[in-house]
Amino acid sequence: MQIHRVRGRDLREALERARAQHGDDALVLSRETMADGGVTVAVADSSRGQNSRKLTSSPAETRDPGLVDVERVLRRGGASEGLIARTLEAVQRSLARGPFALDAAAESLGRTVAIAPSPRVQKRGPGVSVQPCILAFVGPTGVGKTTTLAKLASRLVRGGRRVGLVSMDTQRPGAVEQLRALASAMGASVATARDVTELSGAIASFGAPECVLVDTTGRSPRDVHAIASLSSALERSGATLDTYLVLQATASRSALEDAVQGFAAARPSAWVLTKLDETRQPAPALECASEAGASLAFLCDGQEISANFHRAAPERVADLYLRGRLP
Ligand SMILES: Nc1nc2c(ncn2[C@@H]2O[C@H](COP(=O)(O)OP(=O)(O)OP(=O)(O)O)[C@@H](O)[C@H]2O)c(=O)[nH]1
Ligand SMILES: [Mg+2]
Repeated sequence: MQIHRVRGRDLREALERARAQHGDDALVLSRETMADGGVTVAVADSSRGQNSRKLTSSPAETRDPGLVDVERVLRRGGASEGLIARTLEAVQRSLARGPFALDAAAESLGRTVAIAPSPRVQKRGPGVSVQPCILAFVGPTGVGKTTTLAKLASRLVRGGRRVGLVSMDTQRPGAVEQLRALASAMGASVATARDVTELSGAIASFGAPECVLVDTTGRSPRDVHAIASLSSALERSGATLDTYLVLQATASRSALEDAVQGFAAARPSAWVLTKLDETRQPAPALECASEAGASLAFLCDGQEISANFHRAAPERVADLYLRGRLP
C-alpha cells in the first residue's frame, strides 16, 4: 500500500485533489490542519485499512455511518429537515466519509451564518481625535440586552478603552440602577436619555469616549425609533452606530421571527444570541439568523459578565449545530 499526502486550502479541496490524483478508490487514512489553516490528508491508493474509508461509495453500499451521525446530531440540535438535507448533500459532495463526515458537516454549517466584523472602536491617542463608536442594544424584554452590553463593555474596559454607558430604559423600575451597578464594577460612567436629543447630549457628556454603549427598553417602539433617528444623525456627524439585535436562543421560531420583524425599524447591523446555555436546541435561532441574512456578532452562554461572552465565529456556529453548545 502506497501512502500519499495531498494538501488543499480546506478539507473539501484536499479530498477533491486526492480523488483526482489517486482515483475514487483511494482511502483516507488521516487529516491534519496546518498552521496556515490548510488541510493535508494522507491517502492510500490500494488495500483498505481498518480506520479508513473509500472516497466514494458505490450505490450498493449501505449508508455511510458518518452521514448517519451527522443527521442524528443535527436532529438532536433542532435543525430543520431542509438544513439536514443540505448539510448531508454538502458532506456527500465533499467526499468525506466515516469519521471525516462530521468535519465536513462542520465546515458547511460554519458557512451558513454570516459573521459580523468586530465593533469599530478606534483608539484615541495623544493628538489623535476620533469619533466614538456607538453600539446600541435592542431586542425583546428579558433577553439579556443589559447583561450583554455589560459583558462587551467590560471587555472593552479591560482592553483599555474609554467607555461610556447610556441607559434609555428610564421607565422600568430598577433598570438604570441595574446598569449603574454593572458599570460601577468596571469603572464606567452611566448617563440616561429619554429620546434622541437627550441621547446625543448624553454621548457628548462623556467628554471624549472611544465607545458608547446604549441600553434600550425591551418593549418600547419609541426607543427603536430613537435608535433609527440616531443612526441618521450620527451619519451626518461622522460617528458610527452599530445596532445589535439581542435574541434569546431559547425562544420559539415564531417568537424569533416576530422579534426580527418588530425590530427591523432599528436597522440592526448584527445579532447577538443569548442563553445558549439554557437550550440544547440552538439550531432554530441560528437558522433564523441565516434565513434573515443577519450577521452574528456575539454568542452568550451564561450570566457571568466576565465569561459567557464569545465572538461569533464559523467554528462556534458549527459547534452549536453539532454539539448543541459552545465548547
Ligand atoms: N442563562 C443565561 N442567562 C442570561 C444570559 N444573558 C442574560 N441572562 C439573564 O437573563 C436575565 C435578563 O437579563 P437582562 O440583561 O436584564 O435582560 P434585558 O433584555 O436587559 O431585560 P429588560 O431590560 O427587562 O428588557 C438576567 O437574569 C440575566 O442574568 C445568558 O446568556 N444565559
Ligand atoms: Mg435591560
